[in-house]
Amino acid sequence: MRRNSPTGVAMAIGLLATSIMAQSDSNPKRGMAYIGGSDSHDADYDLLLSSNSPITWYFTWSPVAAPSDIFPDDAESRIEFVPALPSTDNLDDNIDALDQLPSSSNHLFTFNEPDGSTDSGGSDISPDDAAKAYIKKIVPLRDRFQISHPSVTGSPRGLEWLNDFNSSCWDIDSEHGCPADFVTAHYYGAFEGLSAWLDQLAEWYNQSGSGLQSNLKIWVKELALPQADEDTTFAMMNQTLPYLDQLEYLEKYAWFGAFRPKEANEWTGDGVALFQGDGGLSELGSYYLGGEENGFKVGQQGESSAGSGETGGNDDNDDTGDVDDESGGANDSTGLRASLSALWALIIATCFWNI
Ligand SMILES: *[C@@H]1O[C@H](CO)[C@@H](O)[C@H](O)[C@H]1NC(C)=O
Ligand SMILES: *[C@@H]1O[C@H](CO)[C@@H](O)[C@H](O)[C@H]1NC(C)=O
Ligand SMILES: *[C@@H]1O[C@H](CO)[C@@H](O)[C@H](O)[C@H]1NC(C)=O
Ligand SMILES: CC(=O)N[C@H]1CO[C@H](CO)[C@@H](O)[C@@H]1O
Repeated sequence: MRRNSPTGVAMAIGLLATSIMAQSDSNPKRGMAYIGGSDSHDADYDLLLSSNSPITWYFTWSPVAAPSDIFPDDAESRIEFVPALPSTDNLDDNIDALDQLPSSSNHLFTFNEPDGSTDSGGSDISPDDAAKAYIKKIVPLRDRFQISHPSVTGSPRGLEWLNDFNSSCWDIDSEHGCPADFVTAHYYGAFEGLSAWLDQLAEWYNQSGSGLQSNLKIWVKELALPQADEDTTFAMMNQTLPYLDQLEYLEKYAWFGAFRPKEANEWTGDGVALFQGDGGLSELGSYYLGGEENGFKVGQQGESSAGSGETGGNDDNDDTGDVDDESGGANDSTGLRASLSALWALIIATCFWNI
């Protein structure tokens, strides 16, 4: 209904929009916010992480990667895992855990919403404590990773926290402050608010003495419109992603969550869901993956849901990752061959029937 194009002009505009969309879909900024746990569904990752999907990176809010068995075919080696050190709690253990990661992981997120309370998923760290831990324990990791400054909330408090953090950084190390290689942003709200927040961050980080060691590079690693219905949320996504795709200093972004409605975050509400209740792609989900041009239709389900129901990774019996992946591929073409011969048999039978 929303795509009716009653006139030729509207159709031409539609075609133009489609070709612009196609262009941005080849733009590999999109990522996946992996929440996991017992509520997650393997079938959904079959779609999100398939080779047609534009998703090139993901994160877990921790230094530990997602379980290998959620990845179809060669996705685990194609899609960069970006580890995070969410808090000053367990910081040493979390830093040790980084040793387990493959060399393809070369970006690192640091404290998660330090200006936010732990009740709302923040890490509630004073700017001074954060600066101390950052300089002592995180800066040395720049040998291995591109590191980001802490990810503040997209609120006025976020910018205040950054200002205080910056002062503490220079108090502690008057020569280097708190160096960072890139910047992260979180934003929950409408497009206008998001673009204004990015402008504010851009202006702040473009000042000398922000700690940023290169040209501005922002990753919007949490992004959604909370508490809105699906149509309103779709309109926001449809306006926001093309903007982020063309914004030069905007390196990567991730929609908040890879949810079905039932499991959606309570605070955001289920309007953010990329999937429908039965695991079919929602309109949002289909759009996020690049739509029908990439082969993602609304309602389409991932392969792991076919036949076996929702048994998580169990139906894979995935003890031997690579070997199993190959046999998975072989199965697909066997299935195709089987259905081709069934079709052939049907045609033959029909011929005889007609005689
Ligand atoms: C910040 O600098 C980048 C280049 O590094 C530029 O593209 C951007 O427009 C600047 N933004 C502001 C608000 O100064
Ligand atoms: C960070 O603090 C230093 C030292 O006080 C100051 O010179 C610099 O302007 C501050 N940076 C920003 C982006 O406010
Ligand atoms: C999505 O974006 C296209 C192109 O800008 C526009 O024509 C269309 O109306 C938008 N759809 C919604 C639901 O906002
Ligand atoms: C759809 C799919 O995964 N097809 C694969 C089936 O197996 C062959 C051979 O292993 C692959 O080349 C296909 O890509």
